Amino acid sequence: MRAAGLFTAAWLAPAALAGAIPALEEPSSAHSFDKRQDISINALGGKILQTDVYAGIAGLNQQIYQATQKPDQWKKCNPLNISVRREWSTFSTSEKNNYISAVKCMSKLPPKTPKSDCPGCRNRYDDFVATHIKQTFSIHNTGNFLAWHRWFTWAYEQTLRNECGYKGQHPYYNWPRWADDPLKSPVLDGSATSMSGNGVSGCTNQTFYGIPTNDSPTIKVPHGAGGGCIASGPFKDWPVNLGPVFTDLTCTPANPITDFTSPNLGLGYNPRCLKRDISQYVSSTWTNDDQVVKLLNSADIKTFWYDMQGGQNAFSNNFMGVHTAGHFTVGADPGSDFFTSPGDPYFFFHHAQIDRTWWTWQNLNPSDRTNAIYGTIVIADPTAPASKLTDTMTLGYAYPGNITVGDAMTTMGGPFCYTYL
Ligand SMILES: *[C@@H]1O[C@H](CO)[C@@H](O)[C@H](O)[C@H]1NC(C)=O
Ligand SMILES: *[C@@H]1O[C@H](CO)[C@@H](O)[C@H](O)[C@H]1NC(C)=O
Ligand SMILES: *[C@@H]1O[C@H](CO)[C@@H](O)[C@H](O)[C@H]1NC(C)=O
Ligand SMILES: [Cu+2]
Repeated sequence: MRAAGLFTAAWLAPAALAGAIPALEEPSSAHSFDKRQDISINALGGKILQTDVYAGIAGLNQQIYQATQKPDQWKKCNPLNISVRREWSTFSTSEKNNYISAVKCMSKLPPKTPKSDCPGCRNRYDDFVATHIKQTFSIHNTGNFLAWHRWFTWAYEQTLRNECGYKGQHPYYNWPRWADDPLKSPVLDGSATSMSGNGVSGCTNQTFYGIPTNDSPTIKVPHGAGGGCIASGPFKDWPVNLGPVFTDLTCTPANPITDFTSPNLGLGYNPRCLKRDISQYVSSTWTNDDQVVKLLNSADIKTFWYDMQGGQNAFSNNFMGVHTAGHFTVGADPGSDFFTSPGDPYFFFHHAQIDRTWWTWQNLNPSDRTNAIYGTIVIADPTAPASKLTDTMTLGYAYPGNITVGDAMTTMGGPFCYTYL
């Protein structure tokens, strides 16, 4: 088998994967892995992240597994035409500008969701926020959590490409690389090629509620330097129209629709600025390399699933887990509201990294883990029916066509054909 031969030669170093997978869209992609190594050496005093080494091994494993075990999928998706997702810090200035323009374009296009289903939706981006708000209880702390968010992030990427002229792949934000100081990351440094940086000093506290059954925060997050509106960078005029549903209302106006039994909960029109309170405390405590290595060393999907989402004791023992910590790295409004968090475009950088982390864990042992699933169909309810690979998922008006959980268990099957560097 030709491709298997290709990869045996690449076993020695994960970096060789960069040469094995040709980039389709952007010639500069071919050099991205090397560039990232430079960044890690500069930013981390020569330290190569263990989690990135794991990702490199996972990438090779997946190709070998697909080539040898999934010949039909391999015909449709292989190194000759796979898409490669990269860290934002490896994007060229023009790649960054193209991505930023496409995201802004989403906020200028009309929504597809009818007014009756989302009175507050004003643009195409809001369709994605509304879909996430409507399904919050059936896509978090559930068996479909990882699969649904993989599909959601991919659908957003496709929409940037199909409706807003974006030619590249979705970037991710590699938490452990910037855990010591997220404001130094090119995603959040506030420069003209960032996703804007911190909010101005403001009153929004990093209120942590965990899951809705927690009445009071179980983890105290100290106030950072922000908390107010984003006043500079490309997203200073970013419109936030929906929510909040579940956040500190002291500094954020309540949504017109607050009835928890309404299908349009949080979907009333509530225009306001985007606020952030970037938290070095959160990122350095729960998203550093050691934390992610520990997560990736999970022996089974149950352990991985719990550890990623705050542990078996639901955020007790002062443990946040990378999922919530990645959200609270930006926090504020709507970033800290687990219904409305996609209203901050940083959401998709974080969830691409959640997906990369799951992809890494899966492909450290693809034959055992590709279809491993744990959890039920209702948020934090172990007595509800278990999620199944045959369960259907929908993205409402954000993206057409339903798929099953099983379709989203691999990044090289179902509608997907991508990998991570
Ligand atoms: C990759 O190439 C194969 C064979 O030409 C084709 O059938 C498939 O649709 C392609 N996949 C993608 C994602 O471009
Ligand atoms: C934010 O938290 C601090 C410390 O816990 C508290 O003193 C302050 O009143 C809070 N601010 C708001 C607006 O709730
Ligand atoms: C997709 O799933 C949703 C919810 O289960 C359902 O209402 C809708 O009719 C489905 N759409 C299609 C095209 O099957
Ligand atoms: Cu979510």
